[in-house]
Amino acid sequence: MANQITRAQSPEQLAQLGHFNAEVIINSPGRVNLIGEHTDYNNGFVMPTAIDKTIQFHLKKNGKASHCSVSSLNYDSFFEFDLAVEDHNEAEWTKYIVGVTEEIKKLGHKLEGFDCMMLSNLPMGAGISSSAALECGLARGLSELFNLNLSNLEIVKLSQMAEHNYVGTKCGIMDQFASVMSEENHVIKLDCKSLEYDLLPFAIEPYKLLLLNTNVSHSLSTSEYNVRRQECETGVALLQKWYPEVRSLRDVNLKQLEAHKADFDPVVYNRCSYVIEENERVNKAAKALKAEDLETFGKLMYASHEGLQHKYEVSCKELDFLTEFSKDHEGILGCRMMGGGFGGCTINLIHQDAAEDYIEAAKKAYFKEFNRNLTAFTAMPANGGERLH
Ligand code: GAF
Repeated sequence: MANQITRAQSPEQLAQLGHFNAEVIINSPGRVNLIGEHTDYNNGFVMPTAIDKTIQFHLKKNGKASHCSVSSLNYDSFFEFDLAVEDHNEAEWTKYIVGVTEEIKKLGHKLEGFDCMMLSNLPMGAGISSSAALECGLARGLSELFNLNLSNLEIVKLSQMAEHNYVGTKCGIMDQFASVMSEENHVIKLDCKSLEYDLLPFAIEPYKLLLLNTNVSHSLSTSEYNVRRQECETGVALLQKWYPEVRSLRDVNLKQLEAHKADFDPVVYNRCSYVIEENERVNKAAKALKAEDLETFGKLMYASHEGLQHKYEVSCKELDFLTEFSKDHEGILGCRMMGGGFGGCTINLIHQDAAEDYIEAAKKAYFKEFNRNLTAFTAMPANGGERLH
């Protein structure tokens, strides 16, 4: 099956890395989320895992007080900045870099000049969290390079804050948590309120996880993400009139919400009801996985998509098309949009014998409908970020 990274790690790139003589090398993965979407910032439940697609960071000190350079071999991009200058007015991916160094400084740590080279086989903008991989990988790399002794949880939280404060997405904690805390062959069931988590064994053979990338990334993703978060907070504030103990949608059940339907703006009501139902689905999905009941798991995935499409309204026509298309095919137990929405990938639970034919059929149908290529790749649960050297 074709991996969608076309610019593979060429011998030239590997030679460049060889000459670089890194002091520290870090592998930092992207993630998938099986179920539990837009629940993390509502203190709810999610079920992600890191995957075998990573950004590799090669780092060394450069002997300068505050001058730094970061280059991405895949994208031929080079970025230099000064640790002592606060307002960098960065564009695109460089915001993540400066966000991480600034958040590390806020914790009271001292950084010095460093050079960094990155090599990746993790598609960007596909909804599999290249951003969390970037933030968490750099944070771990700098911690190792300057002996900062950052704990895993500190890496997770400062990376999340880099995204809030320097990128502008008020994201939850799921992506960074998965990129750091995951273990091979397991998925995480995370309680985003207490941050307690179970590692659930993920042995689903003969099924596998197939990601179909729509190759669209609608511009609404950041602005609408923050709007959804705000709508949920509006719902919580209203619910507190009757249930003062409620702090987030996690603390409410459907009956309590339904009892006050008439007092809600219909849009806010739908957002809240989706989140409450999705939390229940994650709990049911965890039980189904433990019981090796993949049929039930797949049905929950479809129900999740339905809620994201109609109640939470973060899907798009390309994701809806692929989810519908999957229903007509044997061997697929479940499919849903994954991540923040408005583009990116669907995640499919598919029988390994059905995958090849299905990918071909989906590519043809998708191209016919949207005049755009679909890309496909499988994902395996993998370890969270680690130092390789
Ligand atoms: C994005 C965010 F970064 C996550 O925190 C999460 O909210 C997700 O969208 C939706 O479940 O990936």
